[in-house]
Amino acid sequence: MLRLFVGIGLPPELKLRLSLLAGGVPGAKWVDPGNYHLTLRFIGEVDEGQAVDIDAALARIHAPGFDLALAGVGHFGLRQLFVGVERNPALLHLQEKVDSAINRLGFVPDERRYTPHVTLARLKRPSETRLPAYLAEHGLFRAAPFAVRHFTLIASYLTKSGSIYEDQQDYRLG
Ligand code: 3AM
Repeated sequence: MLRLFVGIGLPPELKLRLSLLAGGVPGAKWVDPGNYHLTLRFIGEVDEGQAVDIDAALARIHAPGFDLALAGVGHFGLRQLFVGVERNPALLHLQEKVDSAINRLGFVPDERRYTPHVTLARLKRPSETRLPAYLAEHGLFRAAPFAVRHFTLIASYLTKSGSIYEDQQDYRLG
């Protein structure tokens, strides 16, 4: 069995820039900078046959490439701290195509509205007093746009020391 999701990788210089946002919130478990990514669709545990079908379905997607700019910081409740994404219709178009392709294979859609983000930290017993200060301090964060020319099927292995991600296949855009 493989635990899969579809995402967009980030250029090394952007990962470096994001890594400078780590720190300053007691109780936060900061994501390893090598693991930063933007999730398009979480799939979950699949067997080999399903993985082959997923690969074939993703390979059939046609969508244009686009530029993507990360900006601002936000949080999902007291669970997750993230960097946001500037308004990007082309990204949402791609996400919808990926989402429908995976849904058509019978995987259960995520009921939550898609909110593009790059997770910076998972919060455990976060300091509720430090979180607003962190958000205020980094609210104006903005990184130079980067070119998205492919998206990726990624395997996630859960280990005691955190998730290990392994790219399985890239799919060209444009
Ligand atoms: O991109 P982020 O870090 O927000 O939280 C997991 C991670 O999201 C999410 O999929 C991404 C790659 O692991 N994830 C894990 N389990 C999930 C689930 N059951 C999930 N998303 C939706 N449903």
